[in-house]
Parts: sequence; structure tokens; C-alpha cells
Amino acid sequence: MTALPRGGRLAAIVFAALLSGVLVIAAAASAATRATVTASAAKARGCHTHFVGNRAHTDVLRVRSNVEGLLRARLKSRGDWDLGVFDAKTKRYVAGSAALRGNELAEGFVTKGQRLLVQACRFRGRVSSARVSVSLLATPSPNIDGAMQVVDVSTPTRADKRRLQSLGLDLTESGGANSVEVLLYGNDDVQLLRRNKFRYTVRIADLQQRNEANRRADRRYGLRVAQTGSQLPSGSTQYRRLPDFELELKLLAGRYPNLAKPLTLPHRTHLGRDVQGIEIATDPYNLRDGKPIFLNMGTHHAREWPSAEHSLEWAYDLLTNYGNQARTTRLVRATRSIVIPVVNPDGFNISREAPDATPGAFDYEYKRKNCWPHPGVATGTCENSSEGRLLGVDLNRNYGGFWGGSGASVDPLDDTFRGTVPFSEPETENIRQLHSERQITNLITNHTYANLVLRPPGVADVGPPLEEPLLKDLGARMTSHNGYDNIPGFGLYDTTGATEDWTFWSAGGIGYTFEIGTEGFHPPYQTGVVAEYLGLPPAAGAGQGGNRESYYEMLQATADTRYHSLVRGRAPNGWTLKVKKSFMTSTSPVWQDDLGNVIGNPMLFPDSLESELHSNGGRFSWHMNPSTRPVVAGRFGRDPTGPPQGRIDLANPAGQPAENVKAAYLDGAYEAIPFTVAGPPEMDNGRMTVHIEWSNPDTDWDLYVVNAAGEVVTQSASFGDTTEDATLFDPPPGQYTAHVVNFDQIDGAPYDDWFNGSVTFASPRPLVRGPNEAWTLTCEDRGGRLRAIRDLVVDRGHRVNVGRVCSSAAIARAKAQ
Ligand code: 0X9
Ligand code: ZN
Repeated sequence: MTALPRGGRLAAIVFAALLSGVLVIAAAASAATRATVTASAAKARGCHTHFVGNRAHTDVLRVRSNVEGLLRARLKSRGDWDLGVFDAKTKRYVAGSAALRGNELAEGFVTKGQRLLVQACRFRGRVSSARVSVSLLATPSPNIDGAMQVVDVSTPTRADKRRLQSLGLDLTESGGANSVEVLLYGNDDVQLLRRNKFRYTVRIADLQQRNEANRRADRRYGLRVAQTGSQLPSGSTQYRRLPDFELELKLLAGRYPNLAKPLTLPHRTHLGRDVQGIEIATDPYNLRDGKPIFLNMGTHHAREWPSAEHSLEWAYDLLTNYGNQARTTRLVRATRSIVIPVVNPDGFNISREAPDATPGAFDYEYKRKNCWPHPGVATGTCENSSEGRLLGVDLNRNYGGFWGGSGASVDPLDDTFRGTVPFSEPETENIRQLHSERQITNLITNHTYANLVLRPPGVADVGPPLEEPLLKDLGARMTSHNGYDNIPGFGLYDTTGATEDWTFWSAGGIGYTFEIGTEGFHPPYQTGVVAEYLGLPPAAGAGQGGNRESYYEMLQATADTRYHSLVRGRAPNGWTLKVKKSFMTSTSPVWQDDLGNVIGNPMLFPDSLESELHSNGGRFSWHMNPSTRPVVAGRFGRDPTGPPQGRIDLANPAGQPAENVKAAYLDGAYEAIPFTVAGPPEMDNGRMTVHIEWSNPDTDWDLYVVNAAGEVVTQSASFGDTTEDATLFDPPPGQYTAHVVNFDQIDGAPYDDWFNGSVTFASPRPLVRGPNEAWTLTCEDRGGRLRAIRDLVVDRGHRVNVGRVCSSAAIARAKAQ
């Protein structure tokens, strides 16, 4: 019930009536209306899940919308209060917020004239009042002429991909070696592709229609499994909304107080939200227990809903199986897990709520970025900007590692805008700070969609880290369960400023990006979440355990000291040990435009890592990241066992089908030229390049290389030039065939045969080792006095015993050095 600060019940009712009157009359779209709400009791129940009306633990405001757009209700309290907003007539959900404390922001789409009930609920604690303010924002319809569609754009070479990237279109990670799936927002985007002479095929002609069908399928699925029961660990039957995630994290922490601790990250988002997670460990509140940590995150990108679902289901798996299942119990005891389902709550909420809006807000469903307000560039805020979904920073381009290079945009209104400086955004700064204060040894950052497990680096030129064999091997174990491809981050195209390109190269934990599924950013729940998580048809991991088992592989690797460093020793009870490291991190040479025509110097920014261990007396085991940053440790390579084999000339076979036939590869009209690749120990080929060329640029030849088993191992099918080069690293020795296809791009162009075919080989690159770096290890006694300090060099997979590191003998030894 609504109350003036000291008002009795009657005064409160009068005020409530007045207040709703004021709101009904209010015309200014953004004028906030404020009230104090009170509740005499607390109840740990969802506030946004049902409208319960005035009860002891709730208080209700009435509002009428004077806009077509967005309702924004904020609540502030020193206690834990939540919000739910409902349609007054149907009592259906409109918006909600269920953060851990009393900092709430509920946002949902409303129609003009809609009557609404704003329900405030006291969730927990002794604070009986809160302040609520409600405002309404008109959301202008984005100006899109023509349907939104998904197309597959032919981009056979890296140069094509780069050229496509530079157009400012909305690229997905999905596609093959030969193409990229792109979202087109109306006719302007279609024209742009055409003007730049890209070939494409239409995958989804009307994305809005497809989405509506998907959501109908979700509703049918939800009703069906409500009868039969959901197989997911949480029992969930549909895509969650932001307050569902917040509430479930809070309820889980309450249900498992000895195993789980709620987590609020230090920086609030641009709209003022808290970013929440949960920590799972056998002594959850002892953050200085020295255990290795697996961080599982979702939704850096707003529209990638299944990524958040996967992270939260994983938390349920750990919590519900602990004590019931030997494997989970063993692994949870050995590790700490941190789960942050929604790294980007501002963006996610808008995307997730958009399908419930009038069609004008459809664009928001495909929002990717956060809610950086674009000072000076756009008008309005994230939800009612003149630029629709395009306001914001791409959080997966804003991390500091290699920030500012290729595959990230300098244009604030591009979907891959990198931000003004590295770590300019609160959401990336949150994840950075978590890594700076804890030893996050293992990480999975979930995205959709492309059926990929990506490992560092995200940029081809950086070269593979010394850990490449280890990362590749663990990637293979994970993909054996989800059926995805196990490739480096640059596999499809270069990206800079992505998560692991800082967390791995600078903080040292091993990390992967999962691109979940193939059916879109948020396909039907049953395929995008249930099937992918559990490994059910039609997922590629059907019958192999799915992403749940891939995550278990990662948790197993977290417990495995081959993947991080272990420091052992003895320290007095109650003393604090610290490891610290400060360094400068370099960005990429900073691109000044999206084509990389003007490239500036790299930027340097300071980084500082400092984490603690609390000694209980006697022996300690401290799991940590290696002291040497992977970025300086070196690059993987190998010594050649022999020279590379010599050049092979490919003879053009006269009279073969492709001579006079224009055809696509799958039509079967190609010329086949066999060749043999020699193997070690006499010959060692680190890289193979198959090349063809011709002289008439109006003719287009494509090239595919097939192994003895008939699989295409590499290909090159660009257009607009007169050469093709197909590359394969470390080609296994054996018999290969080059398939040359006469694919004429321009209709009626004269036939012109290819000539000069060759296969050339290069040696593998050797391994490069860099300098060693050290942690600074200190001991502080119970009074916080520094009692010992020393350098500590420890590599990945190594154990170091530092003995009685805090003892006076150790101090004397350190002084004598
Ligand atoms: O572009 C991205 O940020 C990711 N694809 S998505 O469709 N989910 O947006 C891929 C990033 C790949 N690169 C690295 N992880 N380094
Ligand atoms: Zn993504």
C-alpha cells in the first residue's frame, strides 16, 4: 500500500488515489512520478511473477500510460525490495525487477492509454519502505523500409570478409569458410550489399514473421512441458526475462546457503542496474580459499538469449547435483564456480521485452550492444533513441586486449562499435575487475550462434599462444559433447577487443567463446536452449551430452592442475598472503576508420592484478594463473623435421567438364587435378597453398581442395579478381585433388580458361619463447603488517612449494638477497 512517509493507512489510500490521478493527467512523457511505498512484512517471493494486490508485503501504484513506448519504474531502498508491473485489466506481466538489494529498474513496453499496476514488494530484511518513481518514454518507430531478412553472403576470402565487415552491416558469426550470415534491416541494407557487388542467398525472407512463429512455438512448447515436465535442471519451460534471472539467482542463493553466495559486480550499468551472479563452492563466503575458479557467463550481446539460459542452467546443475551425484560433488569441492548469466542487463532487458511491444519496437529485439548513451551522437536514451537498437557499445569489442584493430568499428552507430577507449564500459570493467581480484583460471563466455567453440586468439596475426596444443585439446574434449567446431577465435573473421583476448593474454586464465546453436540469436526455446544444453535432437551434440557435458569438461579442467599453476606452502593461522602484478597492456595499432586505411599507434593502459589467500594455519594450496602473461610468454610453433616439399604444377586438363560449363561446385561440373603431399620425416610442410589464375576478370574460377576421403579441406571462391589461393596449415600427407569450377559471375561474359596452377609449401614456424614474469608474493600478519615479500615464478601446469614463506627465516633470506 502507498504511504506518505508518516501517513496512516487512510492517508495512504487518499495519497494513492491522488497519485494515480496525477499520473493519468500527466502528459510529459518523461516526467517521473514519485511515491514512497511501505510494507509491514517481508516475503521471499517473486514480485513480477503474479499480481497479488495490496498485501502485508506489497504496495501498489496505479499508472496510465500517455505514450506508445516504454514504462520505466525505479525503486530505491536500503532493504531488498522488488518490482512488478502489470496490465490493470488482464493482470499480465509488463515489466519487473528483482535485484539482490534495493536498486530496481523495471522496464517494459506499453501502449497509449494502457492502465498499469506497479507492485512493489518487500522481499527480505527490516526496511519497511522504498521510494518508487515511474516515467514513460515514447519510443519512435525505427524507420525501416522493407522487411528484415537474414541472408548468406558469399565471402570466400579473408579480404571479402573484411570488405563486408567494413560496410557497417549487422554480421553474425554464423557461416562457413565461404560465407557469412548477415541481418538486413530493410531495403537500404539490400541496396548496400548490391552496390558493393556481394552475392547472397536469402535464408529468412521475413524475420519478424519468423520470430512471431518462434514465439508461438515457444508457447506451445511451454504448455506441453507444463504437463510432461521439463528436462532442464531448473525445470524451466520458456525464455526467462531479466527479473526471472535476478529472482532465480536470489532464490538459489537462499535455498543453498552453504553452497552458494550471491554476487553483485562493482559497477552499475549506464541505466543504473546492478549486474548479478552467483558463486558456488563448499565454503562460498570464503573468497580467499585459494581454489581454482570457473567463470561461466552469458549475454554480453543483448539478443543472444540462450547464452544466459545456458549459464543459469549450469548453476542449477551444480547446486541440485551436489551431494546427489559423485562427479558433481567431487568437482564442486575442488573448485569455485562463478555464474553471471546476464553481463549486459540493460541491453538484454530491452531485447527480451521487445516482442511484447507494438511492431514499431521490433528493431529492439535485435539489439546487440549495451546502453552507452552516445553523448553528442544520438538523441534520447537507450530505449527511445532516434537510432533504435543501434545506441551502445559492443561489449565484445571493448575489452583491452588488442582493442581497436580489425573487426571492430570506430562508428558509434555500428553494431560492432568498440567504445571510446578500452574498457570504457561498466559491463566490461566489471569482468575485468573480477579477473583482477580473483584467480579466474577457466572461463566460458556464451554467445549465439554458429556451433563453435572458439579459443584465443581472436586475431590471426597475433599467432597461436604457447598453450595452443592444450587449448586445442580441451576444446576437442568440449566439442565431443556439443558437436561444434573447435577452432581459433579468428576462424571466421578477425575480431579485436573480445573477452578472452584480455582475460587470457593478460590475466592468464584459459578461456573459450561458445557460439551456441545454428538457428539464430534466439531460436525456439526447445532447440536453442533445451536441445543444445542437454544434447537432444536437433542439436549437433544430440546423444553426446550437449553443452552441459561440455561445461563439465571445463569444470574437470578447472580442478586439473595441468591447466593452471599451483603454489603450496605453510603460513600462520589468520595471516593473509597476496600475489600481485602490475603491467601495461597494449592495444592493437588503433584503426582510425573501418577500412584500416588510417592506422594510429597502439595505446598502452595500466593493469593490476591482486588476489588474496587466507591461511588457516599449516599447509595451504593456492591455485592461480601462471606468473608470466601468455602475451609475453611466447608463441606456439615447432621445429621442421625436414625441408618443405617443392612446388607442384597443376596442369589444366583439356576437355574436362568445367571447360565450357558455368556451374556451381555442387552441380558436379568441375575439373579434377590430383596431387600428392609428402610427409615427415623427409618433408615437413607447415603450410600448403593451392593457387590458380586466369587473365579475364569477367570470368570467375573457383577452387576446392579435397582429401582422399572426399572431404573439402580448404577452398577459395572469391570473385572480382583473377586468382584463387586455398590454404591449409599442416596438411596431413597423402593424396589430394584440386577441383576447379567454372563459375561465371557476370552473365554472358566470354569464356576464358585458367592457366598457371600450382601447389606450394612452406616450413612450419618455430616456437618462440619470451621472458619470464613473476608474481610478487607477500605475507601480512593478523594486524595487516607486511611480514614477508618475495618474487614467485610459476608456469602453467607447474607446482611450486614455497615452504614456510612467512617465517622469520624466510624474511631473513629475502632480506639477504
Ligand atoms: O562477434 C562476436 O563478438 C562473436 N560472435 S557473435 O555472433 N556472438 O557476436 C564472436 C567473437 C569471436 N572472437 C573471439 N571470441 N575472439
Ligand atoms: Zn555474441
